[in-house]
Amino acid sequence: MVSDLDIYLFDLRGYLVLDGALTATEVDELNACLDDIPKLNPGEWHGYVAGHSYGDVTSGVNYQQIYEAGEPFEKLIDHPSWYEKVKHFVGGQNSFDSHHGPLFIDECFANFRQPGEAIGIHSGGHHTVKRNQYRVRNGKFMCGQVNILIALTDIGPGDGGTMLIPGSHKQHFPHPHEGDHRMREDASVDGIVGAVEVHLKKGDAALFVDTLAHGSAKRANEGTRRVVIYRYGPSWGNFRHGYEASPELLARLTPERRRIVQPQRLLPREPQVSR
Ligand SMILES: O=C(O)CCC(=O)C(=O)O
Repeated sequence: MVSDLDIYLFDLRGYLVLDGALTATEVDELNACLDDIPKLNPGEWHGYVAGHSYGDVTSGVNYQQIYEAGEPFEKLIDHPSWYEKVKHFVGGQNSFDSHHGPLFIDECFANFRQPGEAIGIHSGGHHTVKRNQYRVRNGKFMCGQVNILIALTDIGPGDGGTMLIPGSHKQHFPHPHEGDHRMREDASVDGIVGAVEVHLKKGDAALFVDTLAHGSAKRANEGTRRVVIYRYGPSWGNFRHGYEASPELLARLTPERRRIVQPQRLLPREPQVSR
């Protein structure tokens, strides 16, 4: 459920941290599914899971359409630890009727980040990207995109933690050092005055509006940081990268989950004849 404090902090800072969003068993099951996938490079596929990177490999490899990777990932679609909060902030309860589901996931992936990899700070309230707008009208949230980022490994100092600039979803000017962040050898919060690095235990999650200026510190430690990100928006959205849900996934999902993965079945499904 959404508390008054959730609403206050989300509006003030643009994010919430959900401690213990997943149990240790849920984390183990998700990690086991990932371990079962042979290593994918960008452009390679395993079933309906696609290897991908955001244009370069410095931010790590993504396994896109990760809700195809097994039941543990299907459970994340409407997980009770965040589902009602996300719906509230997207305003999905208002679009829910017999034709449309309450939300749509336009991208879901696991990200593997190795030593030396980071993602530069991007987004922020000064951008005019419709898809990720932060909006509240008459006490109702209407955010274009709300992300849930779940840690599958502990993320502490040196592990390449997510960096957020609290309140930047309402900023009118870019952070003056945002552009330097990607170029810096250490790429840390140091020098990005106002940014915080979010440290998470595995199973914790960060929920943030995509308008928030965000990125990650460079991973300095050995080993791999594993996170899963599901991006939720209104039910009339579309897939960010052109992937679509497989018929097998749609057939096995619960009706509630199917409505989020495919909010509307398009008509006609076959040629029609009307008198
Ligand atoms: O990888 C991270 O920690 C940040 C994720 C991010 O930049 C994004 O969701 O766009």
